[in-house]
Amino acid sequence: MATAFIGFGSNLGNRLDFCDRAVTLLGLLPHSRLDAVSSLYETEPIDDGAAPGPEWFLNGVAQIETNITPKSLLEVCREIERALGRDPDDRKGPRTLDLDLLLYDNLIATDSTLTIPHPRLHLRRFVLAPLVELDPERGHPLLGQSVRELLSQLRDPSVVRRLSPQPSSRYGSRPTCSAPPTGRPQR
Ligand code: PH2
Ligand code: MG
Ligand code: MG
Repeated sequence: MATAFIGFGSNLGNRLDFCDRAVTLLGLLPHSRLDAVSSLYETEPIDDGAAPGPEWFLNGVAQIETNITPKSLLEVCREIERALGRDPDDRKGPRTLDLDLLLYDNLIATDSTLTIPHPRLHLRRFVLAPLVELDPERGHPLLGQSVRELLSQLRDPSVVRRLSPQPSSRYGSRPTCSAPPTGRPQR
């Protein structure tokens, strides 16, 4: 089994509902186990040339153990985006749901369809903050630093607020604000 981290984000419509539904669908994947879900973060939109619109995002990260290959996992992510109303022809505008494959074990892959680690992972507070919550010592396969180190050196000035109290405990795997993250779901 490989450990994959998938970032999710929504800045259109009922953002909380889209994030909830995305996580629920990720939890139903075959040959996989949803291991942990970060807190939700309300995050200032970063304009990285993608013109994401003025609305703030809800962002978070899910950690899954899986036997699905990276390419298939990417296709599954696209399917979930489509199922939740993402316009496939407007990939850059505001979105009901964006899923990004951030890390897949220590895999390094660069081709026309898939780039792992995600090329902007180390530059984005809205990705690093939830990743650190789940697995602070997780190393970046290319940079050789842990996500905790990357977050502590980060210059990204954009605002990222951890939502508190947690709006949903449906997954049973989000750490509460009073308890340290366990990274393990309660079963
Ligand atoms: N995604 C982008 C561009 N900008 N900003 C925030 N805060 N959150 C995102 O998920 C995001 C973004 C492109 O996918
Ligand atoms: Mg994205
Ligand atoms: Mg994306």
